[in-house]
Amino acid sequence: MITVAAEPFAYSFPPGKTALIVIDMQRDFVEPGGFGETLGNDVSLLQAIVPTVAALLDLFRRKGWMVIHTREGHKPDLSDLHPAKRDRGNPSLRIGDPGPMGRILVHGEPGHDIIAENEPVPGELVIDKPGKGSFYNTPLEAHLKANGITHLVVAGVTTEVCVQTTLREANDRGYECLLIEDATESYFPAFKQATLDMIRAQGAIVGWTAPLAALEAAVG
Ligand code: TIU
Repeated sequence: MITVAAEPFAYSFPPGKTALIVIDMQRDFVEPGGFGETLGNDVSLLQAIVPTVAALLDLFRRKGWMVIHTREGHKPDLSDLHPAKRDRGNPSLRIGDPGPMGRILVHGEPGHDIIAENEPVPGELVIDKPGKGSFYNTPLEAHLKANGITHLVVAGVTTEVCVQTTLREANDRGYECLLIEDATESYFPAFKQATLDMIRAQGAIVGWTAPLAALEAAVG
């Protein structure tokens, strides 16, 4: 076991049974002209974590540990898009509409791609998900079970939406989750802070949090 100085107390993980899951580091959320911006957000806030996510990916790859990426998006015919999701709010462009990076949040469009700095390397699983959580309507749980994964190190965007939903889904399925504090970001700094606080409250009721430096120090 490797033990990380984490909050609310030390987090221990068995290296061979631990996967890194990087949530939705897609152009549609991180770059101007995508889904995040159509919702009225300042996407520049998310760019701060790109180097940290890259360093976290490097760490797992160096060690030969499992890496999984997710992408939020929908089939070109939008058959997997609930009207409740399409019609929510008042975005300047809706999911499926043409934008500067192609159709918003649609598979195969430039905006749906993972950003170049954090892109998958051959052999890494990429999970396409129609929801905010990574387990709903995806093969993620079957893949984790087939590979004996019991622990997840989590990163990506946005902290209180897809990252938190995934953490809660994973926690309910019995996975022990560590969220890397400086490898996740929100369009709303107060929501990021609140999410970190609520995840580790009540004795790690959802999971643990730690900065990347703490994980690096533990791994050596
Ligand atoms: N809007 C927002 O904060 N997030 C999302 O819609 N998706 C993800 O978090 N990936």
